[in-house]
Amino acid sequence: MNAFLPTDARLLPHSAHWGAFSARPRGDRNVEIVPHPRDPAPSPLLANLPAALNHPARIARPAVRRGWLDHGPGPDRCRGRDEYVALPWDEALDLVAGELRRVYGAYGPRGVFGGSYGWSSAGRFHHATGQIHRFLNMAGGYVRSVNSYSSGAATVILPHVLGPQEAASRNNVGWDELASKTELLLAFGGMALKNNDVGGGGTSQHIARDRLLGARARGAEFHVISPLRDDLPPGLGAAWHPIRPGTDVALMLGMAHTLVTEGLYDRVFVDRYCVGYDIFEDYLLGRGDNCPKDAAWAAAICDLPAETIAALARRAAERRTLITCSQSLQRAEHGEQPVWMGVVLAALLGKIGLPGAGFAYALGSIANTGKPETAVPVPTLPQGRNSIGDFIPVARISDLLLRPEETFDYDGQKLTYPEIKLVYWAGGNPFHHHQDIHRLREAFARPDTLIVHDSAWTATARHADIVLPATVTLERDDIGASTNDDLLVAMHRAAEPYAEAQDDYAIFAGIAQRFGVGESFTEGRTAWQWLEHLYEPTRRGLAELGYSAPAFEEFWERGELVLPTRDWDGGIVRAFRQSPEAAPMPTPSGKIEITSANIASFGYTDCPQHPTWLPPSFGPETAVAARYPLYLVANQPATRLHSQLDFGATSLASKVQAREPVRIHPQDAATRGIADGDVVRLFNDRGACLAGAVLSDALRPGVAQLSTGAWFDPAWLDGADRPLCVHGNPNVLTTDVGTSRLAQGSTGQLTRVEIERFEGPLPPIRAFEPPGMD
Ligand code: PGD
Repeated sequence: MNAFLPTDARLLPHSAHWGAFSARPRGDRNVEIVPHPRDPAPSPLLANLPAALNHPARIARPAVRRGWLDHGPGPDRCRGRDEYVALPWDEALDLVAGELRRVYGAYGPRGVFGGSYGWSSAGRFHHATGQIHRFLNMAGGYVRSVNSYSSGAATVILPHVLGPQEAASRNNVGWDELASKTELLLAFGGMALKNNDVGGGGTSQHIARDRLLGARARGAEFHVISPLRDDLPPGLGAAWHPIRPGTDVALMLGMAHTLVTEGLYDRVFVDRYCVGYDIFEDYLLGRGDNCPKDAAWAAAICDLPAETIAALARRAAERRTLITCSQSLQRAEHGEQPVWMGVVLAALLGKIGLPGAGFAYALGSIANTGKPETAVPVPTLPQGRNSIGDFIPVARISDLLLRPEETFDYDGQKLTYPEIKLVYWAGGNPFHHHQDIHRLREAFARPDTLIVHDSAWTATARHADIVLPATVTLERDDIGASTNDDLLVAMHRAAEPYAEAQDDYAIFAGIAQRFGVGESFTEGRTAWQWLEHLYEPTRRGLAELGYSAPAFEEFWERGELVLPTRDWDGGIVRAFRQSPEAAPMPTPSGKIEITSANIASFGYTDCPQHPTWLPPSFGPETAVAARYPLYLVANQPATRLHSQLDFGATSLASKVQAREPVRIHPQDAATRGIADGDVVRLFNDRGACLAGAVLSDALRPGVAQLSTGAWFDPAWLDGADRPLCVHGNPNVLTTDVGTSRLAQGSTGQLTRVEIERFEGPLPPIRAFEPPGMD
């Protein structure tokens, strides 16, 4: 182990989800950010951090919405448009404790939604979502959420067909194997470097570009299958297959058909390691529906040449081929299918479990996938136990609030939405992350009370009844850690809290104390004592393995520890390949399920018994396509993490006339009279937003791309019932439907729009101004 010792005592080690760094305080609440020297490719997102300390969008004091203060708890459509009244902390915490007491007393824990999804920040103790779940468990329980917006469909389908998501992503095919072994990479949805900038809990070495270039230098062949050429970095000599959005399953089936009919598939592998091939083959060859899923069939759907599809299959069969499936592909209607079909295509190639080959989910979609696991535990805040089992799949938040006591399907179960009276959110921004924001506004008008902790006046905070100002990570001591990054960072506080902001821990401790659960929540520890306490399992683990195990004080002084990692062994997938009898996969059959009897038993037409081409509701022949001819890819931004620090330097530098950039193909721009730099209006039946046009031939014609994360900035122009988002949040356009009844995941990645030049006077951006305050 070695340590990066800051030579300048004022160079304070710290960490964000997008990288380890040091902060040098510059006075007047300013910091210089110095990337960690071990990082070969520090993220440009680091430059967003200094703005966090002083920006006018910061929440200065506890605040209560005027309407809630005047009329008390209850449904209210004024949320999002009301003024606030500043209160002293004591009064605000009394109000929260009193309201929790009322709701628990009248409705029990089924009346409280604390799913509170969100990425919060990198520190493992002051992780707001960890804090809120712990607090609500102690307070009496709550309706929780399961799964994630990142991986909603994959998390549910993979255990049925291959094994837990971790088995298919984390310890399966790693970056080092890709660099040293892979001969041909088929990257469905690409491996965009911007997505590799970010890893939950922090990422101290951005290695994706180096590993990809390493594979290229060795002679590996790359294919990016995406409507966006830059979903794979330049310099790889990659072939770009500009597929029609949402049709990857058809392409995979076309390839599978070539493999099977030309005798190129690995029948021995299929027989030994898989179940359900014959049923799938009937479908593939069109025995039941008289529709062979051949390359010509696929070509018509994907709009790629049939010869290319067949040739890709033949090349893949000859080489050590790795198929990757990005998270983005499964964040769409029927998002389970590309993941499942990716597994099946890799099974037909017979390479699953070989180093550098087979199927890897989400390799290249997020920084820490494909890196070895730490050999010792990293700090984790214990969450306690929830008194109730009620939950929603995370992306069903609007349905939960709009359809109380209605039933819904999820993974073979019939569940009921509880009637929610109080929503409590800390560390997330649903007005960024959820689809169909106008429907979400309706949903957020329903509960009696909404409580939000955030450091800034996000749209979610502006819809809350009680808003409590949280510190940002640079304002507190913490420990940065991830199970797939080997650097444990002593995150030193670099600035005093902004105005009256407090740490989430202190806020919850204050409420817990009023609520009579103070001792169980804090366990009598200060925040500093918690850090020492949470560090202890790491120290003990190091000692047990015979490594130097510094005491907490020494770790803190040194600023970091490089943790030992486990040897890369390919995990349970490789063990299964070596001996399917001794190490069966944790699927119902113990094998790879090409057809799933379990899924068949659910009877879901939107997720049948084997991977199936299910056309999206917005395909080229649909009525919606006639009205809204452009596909919109609403993907992850390159200039910030989700909506975090949208007012930071890197994010602001990318804006066009202060709006989020929308990339448009020059042909599509020309037919609409749009020039580079124009402000344009994107619209469909759900809503509309402004954005700044950037013309680019890196997109397939007919496709536009507007990343998520511009703060929702509603303007009610000309008495319209739905406000125009003048800033460019694509979730006013996306659809709020689940991937299928199986996973109910988010489908935010793709939608249909029309785009026109915006001709009127430009509405100002108000998203970063605090709301009116008494
Ligand atoms: P963030 O912007 O990271 O987005 O959704 P998520 O809600 O995680 O929100 C985190 C919030 O936490 C910010 O408001 C930040 O200020 C706050 N925060 C940070 N630190 C602290 C703290 O210490 N205390 C408190 N109280 N608050 C803090 C992300 C989600 O969006 C994800 S993961 C994905 S993958 C989805 N992607 C898409 C997509 O591809 N397309 C669409 N259309 N929509 C998506 N939404 C999803």
